[in-house]
Amino acid sequence: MTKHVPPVSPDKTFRTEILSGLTAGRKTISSKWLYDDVGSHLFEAITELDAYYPTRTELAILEQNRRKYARLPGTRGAMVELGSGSSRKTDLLLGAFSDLSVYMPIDISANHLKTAAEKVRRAYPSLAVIPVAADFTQPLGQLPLLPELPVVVFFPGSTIGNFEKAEAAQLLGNIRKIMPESTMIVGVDRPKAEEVLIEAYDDPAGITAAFNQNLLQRINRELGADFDLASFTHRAVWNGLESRVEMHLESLRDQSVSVAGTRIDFAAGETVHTENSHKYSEEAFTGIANEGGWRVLDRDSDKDGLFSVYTLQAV
Ligand code: AVJ
Repeated sequence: MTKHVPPVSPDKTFRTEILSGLTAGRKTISSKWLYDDVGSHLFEAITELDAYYPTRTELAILEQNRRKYARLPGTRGAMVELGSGSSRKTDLLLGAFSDLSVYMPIDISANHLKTAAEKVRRAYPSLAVIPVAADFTQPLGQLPLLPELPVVVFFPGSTIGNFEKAEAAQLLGNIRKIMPESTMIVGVDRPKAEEVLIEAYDDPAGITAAFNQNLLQRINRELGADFDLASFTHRAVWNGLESRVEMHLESLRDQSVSVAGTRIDFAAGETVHTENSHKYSEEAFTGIANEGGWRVLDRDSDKDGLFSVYTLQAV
């Protein structure tokens, strides 16, 4: 008789992961914790910035190719979106997929998910909208309703780039396991000039800095910590070896912080690594997709080659 293990409440997971990240040799916190309500709103503001080219570039590619995407088999069944993302991209595809019957957004930020789902319900009353509050970085159990329907997975924004390469292949493998016949439309940012990338992740208006530093405010709010925000600064670094932009929070002096009753020491110059944004060439991403059990059917890019949208087939 399998023992029922009550699910670990999100805040317990938050506490555990923050403490293990801040007591590790190289202090690191998963970027998924950037997205509380404040963080999700700051990210929306980032997508409006001139410096942050991925959102508008991906939107233009989706706009240009949406009729082609509408011919994918899954568009007559269910669209599963990883992340409740920005409704502009979702709206663009839902508008083109007129035979769709189910829209299922999956996101860790429950409130953001609820708002996005209500917006889609109002705009598409005949569509069954089934939001799933879950951490899609973890293997997802069987999703409701899907077994009977053809599925197209929508994974925009180059969020696939926030995972380590092996994790990205693993994530694609997990998705394929629960949606074996599906196709996927996935946004992937590409390598480019370092100064363009740094500007996009350390914008002059300081919105990305606020997005990053909100993590310390969140830890203060939710774990009763005493981070002195003014003693930490935002850093965006291009790591050419790993082909990724890294976000860090750098300690400006030697200091100690109490987090959930645990004392954490920081040396001047020491950083907390808070996000990776991998930038993939066609060859690199094709390798990851194949490793996850997907075949590349198609690739659409903007004329300047800044960003690509891949169409994948589960094999
Ligand atoms: C949409 C999550 C992929 O990594 O580019 C934006 C998040 N981080 N500015 C990205 C983000 C800093 C974004 N993702």
